[in-house]
Amino acid sequence: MFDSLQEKLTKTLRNVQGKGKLSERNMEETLKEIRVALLESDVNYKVVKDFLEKIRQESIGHDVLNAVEPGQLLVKIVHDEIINLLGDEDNSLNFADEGLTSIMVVGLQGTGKTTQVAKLANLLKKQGRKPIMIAGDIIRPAAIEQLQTLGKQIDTEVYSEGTDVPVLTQISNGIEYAKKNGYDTALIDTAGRLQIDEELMQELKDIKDMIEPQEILLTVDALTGQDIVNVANAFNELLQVTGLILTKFDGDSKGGAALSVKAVTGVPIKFTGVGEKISDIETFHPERLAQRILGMGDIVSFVEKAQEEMDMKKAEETASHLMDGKFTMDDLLNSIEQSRKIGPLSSIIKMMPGMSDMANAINDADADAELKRIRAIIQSMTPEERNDPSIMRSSHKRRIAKGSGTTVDQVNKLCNQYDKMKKLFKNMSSMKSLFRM
Ligand SMILES: Nc1nc2c(ncn2[C@@H]2O[C@H](COP(=O)(O)OP(=O)(O)OP(=O)(O)O)[C@@H](O)[C@H]2O)c(=O)[nH]1
Ligand SMILES: [Mg+2]
Repeated sequence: MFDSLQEKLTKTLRNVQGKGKLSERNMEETLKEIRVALLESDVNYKVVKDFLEKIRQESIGHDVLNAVEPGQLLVKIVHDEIINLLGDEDNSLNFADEGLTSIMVVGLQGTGKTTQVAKLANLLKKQGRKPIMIAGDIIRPAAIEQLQTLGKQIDTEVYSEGTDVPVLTQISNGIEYAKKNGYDTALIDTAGRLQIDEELMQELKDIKDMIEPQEILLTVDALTGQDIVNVANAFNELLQVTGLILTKFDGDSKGGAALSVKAVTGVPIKFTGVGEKISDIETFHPERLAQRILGMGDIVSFVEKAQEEMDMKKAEETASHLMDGKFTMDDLLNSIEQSRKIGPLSSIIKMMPGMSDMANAINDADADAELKRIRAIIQSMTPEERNDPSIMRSSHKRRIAKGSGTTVDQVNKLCNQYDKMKKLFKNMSSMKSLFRM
């Protein structure tokens, strides 16, 4: 998996390294090559489009660090965007605060539901939980037997009433049984179909409504190719899936479709199935996968270090400016960018004097957009204007709005906020001089 994607990305990125300068032209060429590599690996075309757009924006927005070559910086940007694509949020399982946690595993036929139910039960056991598996695929006797065989292998009880009792009744009884017998987690295996069909979806929906599970995990088979995205969307729309299990990750598919599922559905990837054995399941780590796809860990950590050093320098500069009662637009941008790394933008901005209006205007989903806007406005100013925005006339502001793709209103708003902060820092530094030893 990912062999050819990795090979192509690595080759493309190696090409731009050592070029010294990243010109607009070789940047375009590189982006084109990345695009081809992603598309050929079956990454969804919309995902590719967004991915490249983000890389382009990040590359333009980034200060070039003295210590690193632009090509190396690009490696880091691509690496970070792959992590973004895969989702870097919390992907652990939700458990009920008390009582029984129920986890439904759903998916198309043959995608690995039954196998993952057993793998999960085994994993949870190792974590000290007490799981039971409930057979919710009762149409074929073989399906129940398969689960029972797996249950024996991992010494875990399977609840089933055979093929004659309606599935909803069985699951309801199974949940009661689990509660009575001191189990803390019920894993429910469900039936699959070759394609999305109404009857199956209704059955799954009925089960969901009845047991209100803490987790609905969708198994998606990495070998499926592009269609995987549509299937995942259909399941998610009806069931509000809480996590994905990418199965057959050990196979030799191109992998790109699997990479797209998180980006398209917004559902986090929680596990990967990496083989047929019970122990072949892994908690999903976006960084590790990004490393595997890009295989340039050395460069990534090198750039990270250089960025940290640069950040330190900037922070020191800003601090010393503040202490001297000087405060420029560059300082404003620096301080927002520094603090952005600490937590959600709105909460940080709220802490900044005079900025609470702005914080209210931001919901954190828009926070990145807001930061980008501020950055674009400040970067469209001349160095003189950044040092002293009071020299700006209306015509300057019109130029800046145009250059940054914003409005004169937005430029004015930023200037007002800047003025408030500057005033406050001035007061602070004069207070400080009172105490100076
Ligand atoms: N290589 C590999 N094979 C897997 C993985 N997970 C499941 N399989 C295999 O895929 C096949 C189907 O798995 P099942 O667990 O029966 O799939 P299912 O979704 O329950 O299938 P139905 O109940 O028929 O809908 C079996 O042969 C499994 O051994 C995996 O992560 N890697
Ligand atoms: Mg099954």
